[in-house]
Amino acid sequence: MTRFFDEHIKRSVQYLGGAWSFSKDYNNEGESGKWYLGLAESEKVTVPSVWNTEKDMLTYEGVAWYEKRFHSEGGCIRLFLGAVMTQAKVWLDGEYLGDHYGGFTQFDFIVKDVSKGMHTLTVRVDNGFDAHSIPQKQVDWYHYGGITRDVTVERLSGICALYNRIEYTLSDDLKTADCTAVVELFNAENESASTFLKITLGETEVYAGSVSLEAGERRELRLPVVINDVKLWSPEEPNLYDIRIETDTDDLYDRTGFRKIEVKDGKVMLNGEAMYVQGVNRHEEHPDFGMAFPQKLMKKDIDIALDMGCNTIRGSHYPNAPEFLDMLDERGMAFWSEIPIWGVGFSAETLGDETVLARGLEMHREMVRYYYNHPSIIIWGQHNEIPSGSQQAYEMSKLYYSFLKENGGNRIVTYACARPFEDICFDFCDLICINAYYGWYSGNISDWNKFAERFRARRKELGMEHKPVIMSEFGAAALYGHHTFDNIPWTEEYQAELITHCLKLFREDDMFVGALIWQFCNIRTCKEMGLNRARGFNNKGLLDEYRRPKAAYFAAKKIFSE
Ligand code: ADA
Repeated sequence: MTRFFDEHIKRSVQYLGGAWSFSKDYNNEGESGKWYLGLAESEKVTVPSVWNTEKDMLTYEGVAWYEKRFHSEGGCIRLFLGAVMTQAKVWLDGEYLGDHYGGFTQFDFIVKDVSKGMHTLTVRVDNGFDAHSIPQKQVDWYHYGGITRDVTVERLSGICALYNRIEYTLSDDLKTADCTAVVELFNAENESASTFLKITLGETEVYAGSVSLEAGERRELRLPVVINDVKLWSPEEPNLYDIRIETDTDDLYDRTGFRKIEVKDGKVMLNGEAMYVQGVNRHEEHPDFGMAFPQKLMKKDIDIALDMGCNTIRGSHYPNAPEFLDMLDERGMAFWSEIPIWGVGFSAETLGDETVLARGLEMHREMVRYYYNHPSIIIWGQHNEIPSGSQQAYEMSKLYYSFLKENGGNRIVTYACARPFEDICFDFCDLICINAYYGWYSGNISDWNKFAERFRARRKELGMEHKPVIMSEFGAAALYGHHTFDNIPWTEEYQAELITHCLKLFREDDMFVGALIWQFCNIRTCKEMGLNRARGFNNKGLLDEYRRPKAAYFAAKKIFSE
């Protein structure tokens, strides 16, 4: 996996970046035509990438095939794919390995007894939609297709560490962390094997001793360890603890941080102190790269968000790249991570569909499994703007909420609600998050004050006054460089005025404990979003798509830094 630090020193990792063979499969005939045995006609593309930024491919939706030849020293290998949008089927040397659904999480295949020499990896990628797709076809971002994150081949030998997670509870004085190190071992050999295993968390030894595994065995260890004099993770001091797992032949390095996040007395408390959640919604997208977002730009986006005075980024609307989360961990920026259930496209009936429910649960499972150790993730988001007045939404929220509370570690669990006056799911969130667009899709800027009063009354009527509110989305579109003498929609001035009005209102009202502006920068969107999306973009960015600041950026910065 690509991280912002080295995950392995002993294990050999080969990056399959650069030139791959590529074939469009317009008629979806590749599988029956056995293209996995070799692509007859192909062109060269770069991986990772999306195809919808290539000439003549801008709007291509459907199936395409990728093929890569690589050399292996042989033995047991792990083929790792960081993300494929949206559906992948994978073959090695013409042998089918399996598939993966969902465009924003990693997956892998372990293959034993690979011969020394050249091999061919083939990936069939499908970015089409069906009745059970997550997201559905109507979604406010572009339907990119491609292999969007790194592909690697790891060589596994002896007993290997495949996975780790540090579960912990902090003592009341936050000085002691009672931890369980969950470590998954795998014996890559064809016979039983033993190794010396050493695990440390920061400077503390978790385990040092020998272990034996049967041929091909996979075993999960749960090892208790106590960390004293904990150096907490916080925005001001983002302290991290190294996790080191070493066997005779293999290793795995990771990091975590200790912090306590809770909703208490109507406030969000981080390490026992009230935190006002302020920041932006950000898509991991750029017009030149789509969602194959370069690491260099991740850093730049964080620099900009910090300059603006943000303490939180909502990763709207899907799990972001692991190395972006590594950077947030290091720089003390909090994060809201969610899965791409983007409501407007989902009818109540679709939410109740068993495949949709199961796919969503699996996406949550993957997100929690791979992102568990990031201290920056303080919020898990279940879904965004679903028809939350429906029984189907109630059942979905109940299921996802209990999954995330039981398995997600110390995090606030919530969802972004666009129907605050009809919602029947508020039982399934630790705090209420509302998306609203007064002064843009309806009404005018002063309607925000009426909304705040109306929702206060509604919250009381529901008996939910103990749940504070974060405004998880609000904003207005502005075309970069568009100014007039009159302060009208689509100008930079109008956007700045609306953002200023909202930020001040939310700050002065103690029902609100945070505000996340829609959105960090403009993004390309799909034609299903209609003509309200000038240039085919969602233009509500504080920056344009090339990260050039609009007036609203400076307006938000002024308030955020007060
Ligand atoms: C919604 C949605 C966003 C975006 C926004 C808008 O709240 O969650 O993804 O589409 O509206 O710009 O209208």
